[in-house]
Amino acid sequence: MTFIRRSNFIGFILLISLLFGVSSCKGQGYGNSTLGNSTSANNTLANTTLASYTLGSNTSGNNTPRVDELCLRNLSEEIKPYAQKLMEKIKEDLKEKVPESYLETLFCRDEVSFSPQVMIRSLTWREAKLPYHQFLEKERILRAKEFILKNKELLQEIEKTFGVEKEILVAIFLVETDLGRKTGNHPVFNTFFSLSLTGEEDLFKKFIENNAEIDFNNETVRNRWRKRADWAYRELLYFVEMSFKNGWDPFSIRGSIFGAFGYPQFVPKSYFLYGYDWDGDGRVDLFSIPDALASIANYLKREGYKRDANRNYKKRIIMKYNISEPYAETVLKIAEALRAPLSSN
Ligand SMILES: [Ca+2]
Repeated sequence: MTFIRRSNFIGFILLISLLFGVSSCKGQGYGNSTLGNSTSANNTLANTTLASYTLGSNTSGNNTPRVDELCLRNLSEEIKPYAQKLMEKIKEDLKEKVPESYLETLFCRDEVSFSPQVMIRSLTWREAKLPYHQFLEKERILRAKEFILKNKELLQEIEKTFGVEKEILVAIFLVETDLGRKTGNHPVFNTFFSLSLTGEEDLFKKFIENNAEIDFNNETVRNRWRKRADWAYRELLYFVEMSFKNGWDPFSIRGSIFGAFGYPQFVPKSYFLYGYDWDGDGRVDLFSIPDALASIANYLKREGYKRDANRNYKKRIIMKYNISEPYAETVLKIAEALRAPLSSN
């Protein structure tokens, strides 16, 4: 598997932990976006689920979806009908927003790739086992302190505007992507495309037949699988829409194994809801430091962050960024370390 570029195991685990951060949570809540109309995005997409669509029930009548033979060339014959059907479903759900020709071109790209491993990993993931303590190592804290010094004015302005302390913002930036060093190498489109396709039960079952870790007869497991696939489909819609609106090459946007991208590791919905164009160039670029830091601050502010609140309150808000207590605790500890004077040992 090629989803990680690093070879040593700790690096692998750390990177996974860095990358996973948002995928389960950074899309909850509602706020304003500087790009597009978030209210309309919510209303249109929030109720759309993969569960409402099954292969073989073509709602558009007798017209079997047809994709040029040159398309989907990287997919096996087994996968192609599902991918074709998925494309038709996206066309329908985005018909007011994205031209059909855009989607047809997108699905014809060589880069389209399916991996059932994304769903398998998402169902066997254990966030609590991540080695968060490593983010408190002295080398990282020193680098984060240097980052604060180097970006002092920017951070002060953002802190003043959103009411979120710069140490909290930098702590999140450190945990999510090691201050922008590791943003992930998986095409975001393929991640949500793969998760959406594995929402097809008969297809997914073929890939977990011999997997002892996934008991598909277990109701809890099945509920998680269903929720994850439906969530991924909604994120796929957001991603396609934002790629179209921004004129991005969809395959140039790369992120974590679970679809989080940019310095703050936002999922597409969070981009719509919380992305903030701090430098005023007319676009939200989560791979730029000013926009990324302001977007993190905007996220926390809109979720209710208050700088004069007590520690437990702040922890609860940070858990809205990533629904993990060890994560929130680590962010607070890093922020505390960043406020402390440099120690000599
Ligand atoms: Ca910008």
